[in-house]
Amino acid sequence: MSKTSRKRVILHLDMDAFYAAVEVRENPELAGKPLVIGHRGPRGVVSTCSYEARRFGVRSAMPSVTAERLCPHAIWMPGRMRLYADASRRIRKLFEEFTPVVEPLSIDEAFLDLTGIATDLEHGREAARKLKQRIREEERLTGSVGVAPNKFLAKVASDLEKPDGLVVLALEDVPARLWPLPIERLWGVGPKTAERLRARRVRRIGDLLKISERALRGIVGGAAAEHLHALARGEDSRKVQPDREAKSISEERTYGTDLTEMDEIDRALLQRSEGVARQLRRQGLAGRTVLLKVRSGDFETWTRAMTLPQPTDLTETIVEAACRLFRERIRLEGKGVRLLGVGVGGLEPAGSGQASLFPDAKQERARRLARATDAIRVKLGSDALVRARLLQNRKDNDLPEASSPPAVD
Ligand code: TTP
Ligand code: MG
Repeated sequence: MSKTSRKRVILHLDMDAFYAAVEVRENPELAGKPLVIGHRGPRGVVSTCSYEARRFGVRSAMPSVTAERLCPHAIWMPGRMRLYADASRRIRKLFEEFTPVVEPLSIDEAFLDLTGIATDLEHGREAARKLKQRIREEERLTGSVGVAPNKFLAKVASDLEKPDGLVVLALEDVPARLWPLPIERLWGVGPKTAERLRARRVRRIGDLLKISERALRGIVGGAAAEHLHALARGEDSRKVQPDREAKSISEERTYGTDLTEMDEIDRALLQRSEGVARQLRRQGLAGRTVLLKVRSGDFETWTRAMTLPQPTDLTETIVEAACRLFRERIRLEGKGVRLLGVGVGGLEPAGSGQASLFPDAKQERARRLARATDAIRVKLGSDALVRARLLQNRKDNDLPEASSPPAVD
């Protein structure tokens, strides 16, 4: 580990039970009670819940019917995005008092790089204490903070003593505090990889270091093995990226065989739009610019953009714009499509724009359906629920990861 990386001071903040905590702030009678944010009923999903409800097993992304069974006496509220987005924006403003190098990750989460501002981790702890205090005073909310020499450890640390936690995780603490954690806590280990690792008796992060990188390569592949070993040692050199928010979220794919039929192209646009919309929702973002990238079989490339009247995180809206851009602004002149990309730019926290206050019932229904399908994917894996149109066409023409990944992790 180099000298410079040892000296970095990175802070990760994640607000506690964010939507629920904002509701409690607005109505103190809710304090200390099990509160669930989400829509009740067979198609509803839990957005989040108070820690009192978590004691009964209620969790984010859980079907509402399950939550109702686990905690029948909970109070339910549908959620008020604008309120949460406003709180989020004001909290981000507070970050400026600490450092200009801020990378927002979602509506309630951000990395702050205090390198050069805090001289060491203990100094970082002081800054974290002040930040928590400012948030408590200004917003009457609590957040949990991790302070560490890199992003990975800071994120792990913020989660260790939730709610209202403050944990400093130095490299020396890695054996005691990182190694006992389950391997799913490593970035890049999803349920499938975790299953494969567990089959080899790798259950905790520390177990990863007991097998050689070569053996690990056999389980997860070359690049991933190196990456996971480094994380398990507590090493992560990724920078805090302050301009990330300004970027777009996009997804593109190169096809093994050029696409020539319009319905094939439409389905591909739907798949890419779906991927982008899911990423937006996962990060609590919405955007008003839809971007389309097309490359023909002979490598001519077009990029086209269109501005929507209001920010969106819905597949239907994104795909509609992408299809329109394709039909109206691309002239293929008989050539096939080698690459298709869809992106959304002009990002902001979802619900912060005037129009995002669910202006009509149709959009609200689409939004609820999108959340429900997101939740089912979280529960059963991403292939469990595929829209009927996608299902029709699950042919393996896609080359996996052949093009650049989206602008975010
Ligand atoms: P999280 O930070 O994941 O959850 P949280 O802040 O409610 O609770 P914790 O104390 O564990 O951090 O997400 C932030 C907000 O994003 C959350 O308050 C509601 C929203 N959200 C959803 O709407 N759906 C989801 O599936 C998740 C995970 C979050
Ligand atoms: Mg949170």
